[in-house]
Amino acid sequence: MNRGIYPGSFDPMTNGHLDIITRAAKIVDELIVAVLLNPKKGTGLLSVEERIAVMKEATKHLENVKIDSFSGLLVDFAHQKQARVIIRGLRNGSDFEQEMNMAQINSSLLKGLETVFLMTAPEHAYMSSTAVREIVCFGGEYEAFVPPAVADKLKINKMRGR
Ligand code: COD
Repeated sequence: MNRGIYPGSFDPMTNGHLDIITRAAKIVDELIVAVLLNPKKGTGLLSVEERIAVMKEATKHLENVKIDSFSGLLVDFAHQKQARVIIRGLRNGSDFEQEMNMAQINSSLLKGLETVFLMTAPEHAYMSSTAVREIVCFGGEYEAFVPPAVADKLKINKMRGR
């Protein structure tokens, strides 16, 4: 089986992420979307459990997509899952520089591991989780940038004062 991993922080998942997931699911047999558990980063906008729940909801129509989490090195998770392909999205030149470095480190740590880059769709090119977090923080309208499951969760958290 050709299994791929799309790793990230996904805090929160945006429509840009969902577009990459949808397209990547067509080129691998099984896609594991893996949320990094990073205790150093604190809770974030959504907790890891909340991220996983909304991502499961947003991808439930994609039969070969699984949502999982990992900690430690990505290459160890890839080895454990017997995945040979890492999927990453590219928006611009600065993404490219960072991503090339990460891909080279990962392939030197795990022989045979390939990173496949998907270009962002033009309509999502300017979107990032960082931008969504700022819009949420300052009370702006973020609904057009995230899947409905994410928007619903953010609204619930706001009502609860989070
Ligand atoms: N359109 C297209 N792609 C997008 C968009 C968009 N609008 N927004 C984001 N993306 C892409 C990003 O370019 C990235 O490829 C992916 O979606 C996920 O993005 P983020 O921001 O949620 O996740 P990152 O980049 O913070 O994830 C970093 C990892 C968690 C993958 C990385 O830190 C990691 O592997 N950590 C584990 C430790 C490790 O193994 N380190 C060694 C590697 S150097």
